[in-house]
Amino acid sequence: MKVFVDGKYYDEDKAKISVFDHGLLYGDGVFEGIRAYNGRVFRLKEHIDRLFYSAKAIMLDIPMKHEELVKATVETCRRNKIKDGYIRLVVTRGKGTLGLSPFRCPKGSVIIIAGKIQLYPPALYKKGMEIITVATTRNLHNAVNPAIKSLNYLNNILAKIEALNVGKEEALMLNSDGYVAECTGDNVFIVKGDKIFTPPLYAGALYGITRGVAIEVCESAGWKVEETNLTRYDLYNADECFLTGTGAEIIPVVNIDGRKIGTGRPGKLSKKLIKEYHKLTNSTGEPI
Ligand code: PXG
Repeated sequence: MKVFVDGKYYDEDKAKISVFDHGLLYGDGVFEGIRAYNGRVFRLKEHIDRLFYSAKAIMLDIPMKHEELVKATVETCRRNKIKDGYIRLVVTRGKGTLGLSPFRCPKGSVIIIAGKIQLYPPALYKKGMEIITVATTRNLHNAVNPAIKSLNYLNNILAKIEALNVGKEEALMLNSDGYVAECTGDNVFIVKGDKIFTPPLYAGALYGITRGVAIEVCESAGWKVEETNLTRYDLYNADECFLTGTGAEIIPVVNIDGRKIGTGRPGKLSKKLIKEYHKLTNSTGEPI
């Protein structure tokens, strides 16, 4: 595998950054997780937009322009002969001193890895997923804003550990007011009657690209999506529930905290949405 680091391509065992990089020392940096399907990079522009927004929020100068990052991402896929794969774009604060100040790090580093991702087993999409609510509260906006896709993922990792400890693949996270925020790597939707609901982004969620695509697909099919605060009660009593994320794509949830959701099997709308999502991933995106 060839890995892009600061403008050059290295064999994977030669691709390195300094132990003094604040990305490692403090989790100071931002990243994106992007998928390629059928020889195209899906929603690449949107991912790079979000990378710049995350960087702006933490006062990090990305040492490349938007279009240079698009080109470098596509080129990294090309060099690794990726048709279907997963791309990890990372911008670290760069090499600095053993002190917190980011201003002692003269230049950020850009890393692009194009490889494969560990996906959920296909059977889980047919059967649906069981999740639990965890005690770890989603980050507060005025602590580390959940909209920032930062290299500091401990909030999500702590939640994931709670779920994995009891044999569940995903954890539902609430915000400090007790409203549903999101899962550790996915946004949450429910269907109730003929309406679709998802928490507003100010509930404490990442501005998910897949969330945006799911809303577009629903609305172009004539199904309205309402962004509103949701509680666990709303989720337990939903007809359908599904999660959206670049890794998970769209995955039905059939059980939350031991409560069966709807019929206990993936719902009609979720199944239709999964089909439409695949149509888009297979036919749109930046050609490699
Ligand atoms: N919330 C959080 C906290 C995330 O990390 C999403 C929502 C969904 O956003 P997108 O833009 O992907 O629809 C994410 C994204 C992985 C992996 O390695 C995780 C994500 C994306 C890609 C891979 O598990 N999380």
